[in-house]
Amino acid sequence: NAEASVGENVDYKIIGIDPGAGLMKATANVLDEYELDDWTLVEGSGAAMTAALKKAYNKEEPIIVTGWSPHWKFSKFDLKYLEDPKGTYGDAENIHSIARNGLAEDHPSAYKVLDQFNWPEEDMNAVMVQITDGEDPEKAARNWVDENSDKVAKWTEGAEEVDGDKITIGYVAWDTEIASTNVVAQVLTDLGYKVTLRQVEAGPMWAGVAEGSLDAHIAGWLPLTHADYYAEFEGKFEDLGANLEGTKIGLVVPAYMDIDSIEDLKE
Ligand code: PBE
Repeated sequence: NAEASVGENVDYKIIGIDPGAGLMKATANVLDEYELDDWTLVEGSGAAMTAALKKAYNKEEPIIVTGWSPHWKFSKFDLKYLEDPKGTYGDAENIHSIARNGLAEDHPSAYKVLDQFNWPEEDMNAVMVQITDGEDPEKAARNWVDENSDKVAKWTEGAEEVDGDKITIGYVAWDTEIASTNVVAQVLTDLGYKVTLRQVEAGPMWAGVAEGSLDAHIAGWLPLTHADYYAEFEGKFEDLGANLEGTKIGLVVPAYMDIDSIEDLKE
């Protein structure tokens, strides 16, 4: 409806993801700071969000989702971030690898790989797009590892092979983390590890590494998105630094929508 406000057109709903995501907390702050009191942030999951986006997009209907980059949705749909003049979502961030204390002593080869693992957005995107197109995540990761042995060799440099040592890596079912975690699992498997991937929520992922029930995760969005988790468990994990640089979070809409800024949601 062209006469109606954007709020009326989307029923004052922003399609969110899993409640533990830093993006949800950041979006709650955005609603607060921009005084969007009539708006509701709908909880769901990453998969439910992309399904809703796809459905609206195919009918050219208005929709506002919580989004992040890198993400395959930008290769499949013509989308834009709403400007954030107050800067509530923060600047570009990095994804960090986080190990449990003691991993370096217990599993030096795995530790070395996690420490050396680092890739650009294009590589992560290549894996994500394969998965979106229907490839099994494990197979998509396998394909990428097989086709990029030169890059993988840099991550495994100096890491000795092992004989079936067990490693458990936690991850949340965000498309970015499904891709990265499966790739690292393939690399560790090739080194001789028996790798278990454990899908959890964001809080339990950070807590699991802090308590030692998980050996690592490679899903620490920092400094802002996971700032609360980082502060809560600081000292109980080892931050191995960035594995991907230049991420972004925010409100994302189809390019055909006639709004450009979070401020436009007030009208
Ligand atoms: N994300 C993707 C996560 C981190 C990875 C932006 C949805 C979040 O905690 O918000």
